Amino acid sequence: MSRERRFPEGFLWGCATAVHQVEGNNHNCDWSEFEQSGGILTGDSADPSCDHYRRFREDFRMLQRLHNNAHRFSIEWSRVEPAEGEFDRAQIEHYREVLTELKACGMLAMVTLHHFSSPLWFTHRGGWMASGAPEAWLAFVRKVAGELGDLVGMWCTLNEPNIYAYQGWITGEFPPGRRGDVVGLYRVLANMRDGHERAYRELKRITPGVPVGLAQNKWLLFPANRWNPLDQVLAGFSQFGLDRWPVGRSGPRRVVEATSDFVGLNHYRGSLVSALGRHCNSWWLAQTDFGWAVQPEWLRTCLEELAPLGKPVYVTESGMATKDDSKRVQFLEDVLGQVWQAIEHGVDVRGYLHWTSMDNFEWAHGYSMRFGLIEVDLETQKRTVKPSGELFRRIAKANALPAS
Ligand code: IFM
Repeated sequence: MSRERRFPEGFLWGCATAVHQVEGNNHNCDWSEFEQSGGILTGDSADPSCDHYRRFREDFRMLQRLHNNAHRFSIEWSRVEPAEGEFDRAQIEHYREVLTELKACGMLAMVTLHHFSSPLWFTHRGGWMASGAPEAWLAFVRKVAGELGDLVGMWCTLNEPNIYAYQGWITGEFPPGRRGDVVGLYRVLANMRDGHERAYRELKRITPGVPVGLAQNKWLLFPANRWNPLDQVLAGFSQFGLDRWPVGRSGPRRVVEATSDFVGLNHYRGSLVSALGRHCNSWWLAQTDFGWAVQPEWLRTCLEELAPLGKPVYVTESGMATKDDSKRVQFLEDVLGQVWQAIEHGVDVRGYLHWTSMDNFEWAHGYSMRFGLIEVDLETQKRTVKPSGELFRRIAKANALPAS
């Protein structure tokens, strides 16, 4: 007999955003420079934006009505530290107001300290590839922790270092727009690993009671033809590049094994890998507007892979790009069913943060991709909750999925 599928007491329900994708008017960073130089396919982040920088109160009240009890967002480094070593008091106060408002709305704040955008001064000194990059970023980390740590519920040091390095140094879709620069990729990953490990120690010193982790993107790769040994080798090899970061003489280590109090999992897609050509998604897999193949069970596969680490796991991002919200409704029902099953099978999953609250700036794809539970009319700034948002509200309120 089917029964209601309840989630554990205290489970976190929320959405995730990143500052450059929602705030608007963010011009002192590498992404803005990249957009102005024609690096992206459609529009730019200011064209016009979701204006969350000024509308955060109204946006948080909407999420409160959707029964979100947590919110993941990032603090913009280029606003807080516009020039190296110079911190902007007004911007720090702005983020204090943001955090205070979240608290007033009953939402735990999960703060990301680097979500793809970096200040121009940092970029012009070589960005994450340059020596000294971790130290440069740590000054910001310390400042934010010291000034705002009392209002932070969880720290997420970095967002998706693997995707950041891969898209910036291999495919060229992200700044600095390099292609095929494998040496650059490994330097970036090594610096980010170092930055994360040191940020972990600093954050534990300054805010000892606040859990620290990072958000890792798990992109599943499968051999297109499982009987073809070349496809199998290729899938393993690509997986290796996307999942590991270099660790001195001890060789590459899985990013999820980084020093952390919890594991943050971002999962969106899987790809079939073939010796005849990469990412040949076959017709039987559901596709998003991005052309990404999605299968709700893959989230459970990822979660179960993390169980042996013995740490609490948070789904720090999961969602799908689609203009057809009925697909998102189905996706949410299915994917949350998989999260529930993973918990039933003993994985310590403590929260699900949907990507994303409102339709926003999807990096190289501008505003063309719709991931939100809330639609935003960029001209009028009107926000409208979609049916998927209503579904999320009912599930979060009940802390349960209806019987299947
Ligand atoms: O929009 C991004 C986000 O910034 C990082 N994770 C993947 C999302 C969808 O592409």
